[in-house]
Amino acid sequence: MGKLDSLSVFLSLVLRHKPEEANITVDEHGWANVDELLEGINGTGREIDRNVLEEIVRTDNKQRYSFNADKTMIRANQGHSIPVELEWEEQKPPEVLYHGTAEKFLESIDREGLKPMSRLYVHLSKDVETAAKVGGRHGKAVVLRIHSGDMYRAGETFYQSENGVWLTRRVDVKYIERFNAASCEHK
Ligand code: HQG
Repeated sequence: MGKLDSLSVFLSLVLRHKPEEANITVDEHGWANVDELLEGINGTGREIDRNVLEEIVRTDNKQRYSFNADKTMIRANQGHSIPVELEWEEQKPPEVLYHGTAEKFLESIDREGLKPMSRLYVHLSKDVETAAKVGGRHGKAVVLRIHSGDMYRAGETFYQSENGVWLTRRVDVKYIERFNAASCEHK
């Protein structure tokens, strides 16, 4: 892993899960003060300055972070386990969204539906490829097709983060269908 990548992994940990690891706090909307953050990260023995931070934010492959307008504050766009309110607007989802998971979780998902587990929301993607990648992080990837349009009409709330991830609180089993991977293998 390159230096920027490992700093980015640490930045995710601090901004989403454990601000205390860099000896900082984030506010109720997830914002951290940039000067405090830089000082905190340097205090852990890692080396970072404003230019490096800006480069990480600019080049991140999933656009995981945002600055506020004057770049005095930074936050993660999604993925938190600490309770933050990101002030997303509710959005009407497309008719179908996808969720990538691992085969070993299927039995439990069949019973309980999709739950946010250690995060605040269930994460959904608009394309199969992204979902397959996300699922593959946990084991043998399985893609689930979510009937988000039906959920929306039944009154469920959806949000979309700045980087395009769809989020909802949970997904009942009746809206989940196993996506047949064979049908997209040759795309
Ligand atoms: C599974 C990454 C058993 C769920 C990605 C998933 C994403 C259940 C795992 C973002 C379950 C949680 C989130 C149930 C759900 N029983 N297992 N009832 N309900 N699960 O990592 O969606 O790189 O918290 O299917 O790109 O994998 O971090 O969520 O497999 O956008 O920016 O429990 O994280 O983005 O795993 O990934 P996670 P996720 P970053």
